[in-house]
Amino acid sequence: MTTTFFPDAGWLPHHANPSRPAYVPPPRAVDAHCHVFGPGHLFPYAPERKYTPTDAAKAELFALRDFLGFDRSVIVQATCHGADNSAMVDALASAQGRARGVATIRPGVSRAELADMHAVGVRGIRLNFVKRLVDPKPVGYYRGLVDLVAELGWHIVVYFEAADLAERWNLLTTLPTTVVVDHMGRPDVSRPVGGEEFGLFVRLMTEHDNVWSKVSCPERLSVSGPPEYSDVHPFARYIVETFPDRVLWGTDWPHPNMKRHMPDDGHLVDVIPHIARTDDLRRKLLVDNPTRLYWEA
Ligand code: 0GY
Repeated sequence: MTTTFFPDAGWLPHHANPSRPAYVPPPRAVDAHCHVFGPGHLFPYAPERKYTPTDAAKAELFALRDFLGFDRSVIVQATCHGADNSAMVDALASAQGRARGVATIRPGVSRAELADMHAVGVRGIRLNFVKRLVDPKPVGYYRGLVDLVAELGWHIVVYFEAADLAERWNLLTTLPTTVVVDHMGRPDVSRPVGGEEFGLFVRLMTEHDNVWSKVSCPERLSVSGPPEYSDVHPFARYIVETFPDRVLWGTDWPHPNMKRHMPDDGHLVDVIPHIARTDDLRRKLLVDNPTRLYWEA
C-alpha cells in the first residue's frame, strides 16, 4: 500500500523559480551539501522523523545544479528519511558519477550493505547531534558507527549547534577519520567573530587538522537576512582564509525547516565571492577540496 505524505503545517517549500546567480562557479564545482526528499510515494519518510517536508526529488536537484552552474553534488541523507538511504542512493545511481553521498546508518548495518553504498558513491556518514532533529544516543553508539566505516576510508559529517560543542568536544576530537562540520557549527552571528563561542569552533579546527568545515547555510545563521546575508560573511570568510584546504560549500537545497523565509538559491551562490575573495580560494572551496574528499578518497 502506498502512503500519502503531507508536509507539516506551515512548511516552507523550496524556491520554485530561483534567480540565475551573477557569480559563475569554476568548471567542476561541487555543491557539497544538498538533500533529496522522497518523493514520499516512492521513498517513504521515516516513521521516527521529526518533520515531514515537501517532496524534493533528484530530477529537481540535478536541474538546479545545472542552472546554478555546478557540475557535481554531494547528497547528504536527511533525518526525515532516517537510516533508510534509498532515496539518496537512487539519486547517486542516476547521477552518472556526478554525485557522491553521505549516509545515515544504524548499528547492525552489514558490511555488504556498506560495500553496496560505497559502490554507488557513498563516502561518509552523518552523525546528527541537533536535538530538534534526532534523539541523542550514548557516546558508544556513535563510536561504534565510526569504527564500522573508518575501515572503508569514509569520513564523518557532524551536525551540532554551537552551544553543544563543548559537550561533544571529547568525541569530536578523538575521531580517527576526517570530520566535516556542517554549517560552521552553527555560530550565533550576533556575537563577535573573535568571541568565545566562535573561538571554540576555531580552536577545534586549529588543534585538529582532520576537522573540516562547510561554510554553508547563511540563510539559517543570518539575522540581517536575504539577499546578502552579510552578517554571516565575516564568519565564513575567517574560516575560508584560515583553513583554505579544509572548507566545503553547499546550497543546503531544499532547505528543510526554514521558518521565516525560503532562500533564493541564486542569492546563496552570490554569497560565495564575499566569503572566498580570490580565485584561488574559490577553486579550493568549490573544486579541489570536495574533489579530494569525495572523488579521490
Ligand atoms: C540541513 C539542516 C537541517 C536539517 C537536516 O537532516 C536534516 O533533517 O540536516 C536543519 O533543520 O537545520 O543541513 O539540512
